[in-house]
Amino acid sequence: MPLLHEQLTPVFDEVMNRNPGETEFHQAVREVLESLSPVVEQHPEYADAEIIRRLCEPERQIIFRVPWTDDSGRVQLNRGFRVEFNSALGPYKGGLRFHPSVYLGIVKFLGFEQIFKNSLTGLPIGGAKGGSDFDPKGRSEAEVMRFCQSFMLELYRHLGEYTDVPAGDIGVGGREIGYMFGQYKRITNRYESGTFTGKGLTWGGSRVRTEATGYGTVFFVDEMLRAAGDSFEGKRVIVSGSGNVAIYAIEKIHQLGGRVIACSDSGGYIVDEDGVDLSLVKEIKNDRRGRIEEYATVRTSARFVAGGSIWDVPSDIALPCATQNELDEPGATALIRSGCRIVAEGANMPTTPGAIRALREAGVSFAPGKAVNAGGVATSALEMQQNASRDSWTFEHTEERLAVIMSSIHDRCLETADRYGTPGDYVAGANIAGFIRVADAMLALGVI
Ligand code: NDP
Ligand code: 2IT
Repeated sequence: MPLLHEQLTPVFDEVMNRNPGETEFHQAVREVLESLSPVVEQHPEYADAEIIRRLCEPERQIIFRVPWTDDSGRVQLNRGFRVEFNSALGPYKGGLRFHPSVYLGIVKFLGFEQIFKNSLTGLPIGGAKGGSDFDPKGRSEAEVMRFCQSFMLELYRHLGEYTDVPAGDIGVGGREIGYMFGQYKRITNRYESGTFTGKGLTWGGSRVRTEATGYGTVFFVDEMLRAAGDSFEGKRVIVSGSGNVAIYAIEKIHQLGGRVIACSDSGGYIVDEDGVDLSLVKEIKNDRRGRIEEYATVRTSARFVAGGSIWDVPSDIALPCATQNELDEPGATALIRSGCRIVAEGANMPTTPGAIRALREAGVSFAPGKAVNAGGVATSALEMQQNASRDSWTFEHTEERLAVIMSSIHDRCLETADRYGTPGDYVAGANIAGFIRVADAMLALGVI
């Protein structure tokens, strides 16, 4: 593990001691702190104001009971979370995740990452994350609706277009946002569109928000390729996951001339050397909420591998787009061995620290989620803009805005890495550029 700057060691120790057992949160904090040595050297004013210690402590953490009744009349119980991490740059902003693995440590790692990601977009949004250990898999429409309504009956009091604006994440898409926004509207008696993003197009949503994280990820990688004098044309790409981010990453890669040959879900992965048939993936995952395994029963050119590691499939570019720590050291070794040149994180923190180290030592170009997948939340901020002005932009205009934002995040990462003595290092560039904007705002706002 790289050493921390002597001023940052006690900060990290404090985070470990005050947040016991929250391993994913520790991992996310450590990764940012490892990049900040040159900043600490050049900017003593941040340490004087305890900016980094304050950044590591959420402004507010909400934990609540979510009781609901299943279809058989039995009472079910889940736990709800919202961690409002930092509001120096704007209202708290970040998604909600419904997955059985959700606990405070996951929500805090995601909320912490969100601060720097949102800062990198250059838009006026603070950082937050929330969710529940509710598992939507196998639940009926009515059960999902009752759960969302119960979740909102508690969370609504903390939300508002100037306070805290949730969106989707794993297990939360347009359907869940609809049920939550409906309940919020009913409780508050206000049609306050800007309180949620990821809404449907007929009730205040923005065009391109559904596609934004996946498209933005690919725009970012396209900039990485361009910086190296290359393009997607003819590249073999693997994309893990087959949810919102993965599906629209695959769509854009195919539009730009690349060929996605593998994708996955938690049951395993499929390989289709002819190129993944995205309309079939959408039909299985979006229309039927089915399993990726079904793909290989329809397409004879494809094979399904239960369990296993998608990173064993030879590729030029790999985009982890499913979940945290899904790309480990053996996965990185397999990628390196097959000649993969670029790894960019569509998901949040999908690459373990050991895997990142191995990739970089092998000269693979690596870009972190807080830069790569920022297109989702950036387009959420564009949705908030449209809601505030009661406007609705065209697909082309919104996609163009997203492309410009991704290109400027890419360039800012490289410029910042250059300026702080680590040329070409997207991790350092993203962490430092994200940090400085929020740190300067915190300095300006005083000790609050
Ligand atoms: P979805 O719920 O739409 O899809 C998640 C995908 O990842 C599914 O294929 C799912 O498989 C797989 N997956 C989830 N958890 C696990 C797990 N523990 N092990 C293996 N596979 C898993 O979520 P999104 O596509 O929205 O999110 C994917 C990632 O992108 C997350 O890290 C999220 O935080 C991040 N992200 C999302 C943004 C957004 O706008 N939606 C924005 C920025 C980042 P299965 O169906 O089998 O569970
Ligand atoms: O991780 C993320 O950036 C998201 N899940 C999207 C957050 C948002 O508010 O659009």
